[in-house]
Amino acid sequence: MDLQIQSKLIRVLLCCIPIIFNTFNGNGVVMASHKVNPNYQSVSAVKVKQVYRTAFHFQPKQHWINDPNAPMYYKGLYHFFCQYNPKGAVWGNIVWAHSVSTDMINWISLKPALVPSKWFDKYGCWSGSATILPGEKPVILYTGVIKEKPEPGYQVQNYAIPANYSDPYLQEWVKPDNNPILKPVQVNISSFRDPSTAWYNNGHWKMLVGSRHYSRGIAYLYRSKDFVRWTRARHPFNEKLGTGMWECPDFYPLSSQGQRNGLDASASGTKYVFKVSLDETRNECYMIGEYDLVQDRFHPDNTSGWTAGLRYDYGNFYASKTFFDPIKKRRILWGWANESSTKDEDVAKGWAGIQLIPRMVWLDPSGKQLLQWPIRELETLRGKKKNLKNVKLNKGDIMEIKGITAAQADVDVTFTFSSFSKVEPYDKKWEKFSPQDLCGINGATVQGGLGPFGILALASKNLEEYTPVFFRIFKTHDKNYKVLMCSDATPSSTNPNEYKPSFGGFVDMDLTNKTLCLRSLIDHSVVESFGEGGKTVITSRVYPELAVYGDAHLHVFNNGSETITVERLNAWSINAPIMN
Ligand code: DQQ
Repeated sequence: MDLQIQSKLIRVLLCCIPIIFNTFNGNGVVMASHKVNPNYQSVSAVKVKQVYRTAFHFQPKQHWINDPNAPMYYKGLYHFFCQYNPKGAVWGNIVWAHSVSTDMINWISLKPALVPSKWFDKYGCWSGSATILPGEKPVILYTGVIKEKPEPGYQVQNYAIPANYSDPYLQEWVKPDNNPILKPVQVNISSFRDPSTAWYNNGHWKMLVGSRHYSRGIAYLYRSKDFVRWTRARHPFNEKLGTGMWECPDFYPLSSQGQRNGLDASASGTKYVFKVSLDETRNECYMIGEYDLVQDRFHPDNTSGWTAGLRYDYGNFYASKTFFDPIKKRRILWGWANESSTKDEDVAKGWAGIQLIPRMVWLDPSGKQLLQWPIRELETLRGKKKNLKNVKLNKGDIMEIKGITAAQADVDVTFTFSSFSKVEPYDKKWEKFSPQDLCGINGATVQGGLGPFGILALASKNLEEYTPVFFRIFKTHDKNYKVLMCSDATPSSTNPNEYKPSFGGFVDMDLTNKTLCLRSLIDHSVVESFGEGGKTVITSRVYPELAVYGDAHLHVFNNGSETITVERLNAWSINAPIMN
């Protein structure tokens, strides 16, 4: 099918202008922190609305989930916990849901591992992490809320241990009476949470706790010899003025550049990653740097410190946590994707929140950033396959990929081009804009030189709805190329009430081979995209009205004047695993 994208899609673009401007002005960007909705938080789902439920992403049978907690491997099983409201589809009544798996794709749900039951977690068992102590002894560190005031609650840190180490399911957890192990002494009592996995060196266990002092985001470091008595280090592990509350800090060592194998938290790495989740923007930020074992401080490298603005995911992704898989010797990243729908819609559908497909993370050969890739086990769900080779896409071409379930798919494309002659100049005034803003200005319908080209996921038959994931290449005034990757929910739904942000990130890559790769996991209401082998990752939550189930279509497109070749495309229908 050979169509002019611009004319076909102009109607959709026009209806989206207010949203583009919202994003542009920064108004639509910030997703709210956990909002407390007392009227809704104990409203049990009457019926679970299926249409936007994902098939192969982690979610419980019903109700709300948020942060991944304490992922770990124990006696043949992967354990996964997450923040869960057993009573409703909005945040509240938080307990630790618990599921087990042999492959991190098929999940069996167990009873909640931690529920408020003691004075030291009476008002909530909030996020935390697992540490495997010597002798294969797992321990959970988590935040307990002991008073409702001051909002969002008075926070302490607790530990829990398995009641029965010989149970591979770890079904019972004990909260010893010597809890809490940390009280908020000389720290902000209601901004003191989310203990990290602990690591061991120089005769001590070390862990991080997220906090803030006014607008200064802080990760406090605590040390302990016995894992029960902890002392705060004199200096914060890391801090930054103007960044607000730091939630869910994570810290781990990396193997050398380009090496895929992960390391245990206590191993020494060539480099280290420090990550925090920024409550004010609901973005995450990670840095690569050196860890000074004597001073117990983290020093980000110049190339990947705060100014580099590195994020695991430039879309809907928050409160992430990694763990070391000792069996496959890899570091795995889990992240939560909240809904973009309204609270009323969430209540009506009876559920909210998914966990994204676990990703392997390792250090890019450049040493300046991480690479991420969906775990290999996902490929066991691949069904029917469609393959294309050497297909040319001229300006305005859209080509449908038929023969697979487009609403539940895995698509992997390699694009090539033969010349830079038509590349657009990078407008100097864009330098003050974020990649997200640039994607808002330069959507898929805005014709370019080299790009936009990519896929249209979850497209309705006549393209009233579609989620474009695409690249656009620019030439900067110093004659370098800049690759922008966008995942644009703006045209994803004809429902004007949805939050439909246009997410974007730059891809730091070498274009010598004139090749760019894109892999997207499409699962009904989520499009999770990996640019250039996982250099830039963007997740969008979308709620099409028309492009659902069998009415969803998948296309490749080019809206740049330079011809693009789909050198290779593999697309698979994805089967549903066992999901809780
Ligand atoms: N969610 C938890 C907190 C954490 C926040 C509460 C991050 O522990 O800071 O559900 O999403």
